[in-house]
Amino acid sequence: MKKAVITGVTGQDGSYLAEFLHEKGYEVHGLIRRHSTINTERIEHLLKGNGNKLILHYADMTDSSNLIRLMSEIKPDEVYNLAAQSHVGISFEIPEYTAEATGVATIKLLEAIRLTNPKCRFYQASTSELFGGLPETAPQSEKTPFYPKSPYGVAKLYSYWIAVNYRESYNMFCCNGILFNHESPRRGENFVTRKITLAVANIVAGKQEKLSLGNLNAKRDWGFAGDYVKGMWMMLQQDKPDDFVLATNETHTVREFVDIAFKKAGITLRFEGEGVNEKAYDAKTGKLLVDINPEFFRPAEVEFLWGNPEKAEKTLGWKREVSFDGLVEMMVREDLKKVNE
Ligand code: NAP
Ligand code: G4F
Repeated sequence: MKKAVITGVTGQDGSYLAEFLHEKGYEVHGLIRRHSTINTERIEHLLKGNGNKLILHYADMTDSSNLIRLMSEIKPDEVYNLAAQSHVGISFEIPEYTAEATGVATIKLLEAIRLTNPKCRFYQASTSELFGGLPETAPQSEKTPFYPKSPYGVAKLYSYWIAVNYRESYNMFCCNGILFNHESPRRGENFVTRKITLAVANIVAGKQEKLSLGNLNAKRDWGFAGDYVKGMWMMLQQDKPDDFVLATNETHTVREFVDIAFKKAGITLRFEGEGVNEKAYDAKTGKLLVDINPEFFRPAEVEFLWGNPEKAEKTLGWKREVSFDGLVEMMVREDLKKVNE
């Protein structure tokens, strides 16, 4: 039985990956940090009492001695490094902590592996934020130059290169998955897609008046997280380590996401105005449903992400299965259920 360690197992991707690896027959170990409240909602169904599908260990990514002990005790075949302060907007508020948890932590984990178990295969959760989203570079591929635009992106740049460096210096099996945005009903509620679908559901249920957003013009290449965790695993099953983009090869504005999400709940929007004065109304009733709050603008914005997944499709045989429309529908449907529970 192969053993895998997932850092960030309580997060969106960690929970889907733990399910996927368990189904593949792995012994799955997840690292969680201590909280004053329980935050295992996404993995509850995999925990003890439910078939013991996931073994949890306390660890904080900033604590290297703990990581060394765990790597030495577990001796995993594969490590998936998903833990990070992963919110781009918030990384401007907590830049130093983001550098530690999203950047420097990766060297702590890689050193723990190198010292105790160097044959272990390593996946680094790299990101399309590395590209900076300049329109002239789209669609972005493994060959597109990096130009991160946030403390988060800069921290991830360090992690990307240190994984490459350990591959080249020590012949370790390190892969970077350069993943474009991927979403699901388990997405954190302060990322834009989930904020929108939850607001739609709450508005329909009469529990929220309107939705306030930042930049509606930003374009993202949005896929379904369940499809992307499969690609992470595929990277570690290759004969040679390498870096791969996972994306849908489609791009949509935040405005389009909002428009479709409301439509899925039976509401047609009428957009009016521009910039901070842009608003969207229920076309039938005239009620204001969406407005702009500059509080959600970022000091620097990644305007345009559109990924080219050709290398992953050809080399790994990876392909996304859920369409953009299917993703929005799934998220709205699940949030409508959730708010009515
Ligand atoms: P997420 O939902 O925010 O999950 C992040 C995970 O990291 C959580 O389990 C969190 O634990 C853990 N974590 C944060 N700081 C930690 C620390 N100091 N020590 C230990 N654990 C810590 O993120 P996600 O969407 O699943 O993304 C997974 C990874 O892929 C992240 O590295 C993200 O940056 C990267 N990525 C995501 C996307 C995307 O679109 N989702 C795209 C490209 C790359 P708590 O639950 O305790 O907070
Ligand atoms: O949903 P977002 O916060 O995701 P963002 O910044 O693209 O980052 C996500 O994807 C990255 C991969 O490209 C990951 F590496 C990262 O960990 C994370 O998972 O914002 C998407 C867009 C941005 O342009 C943002 O400015 O939506 C815009 N936006 C507009 N209004 C908003 C809002 N974003 C948030 N979070 N909240 C708003 O109200």
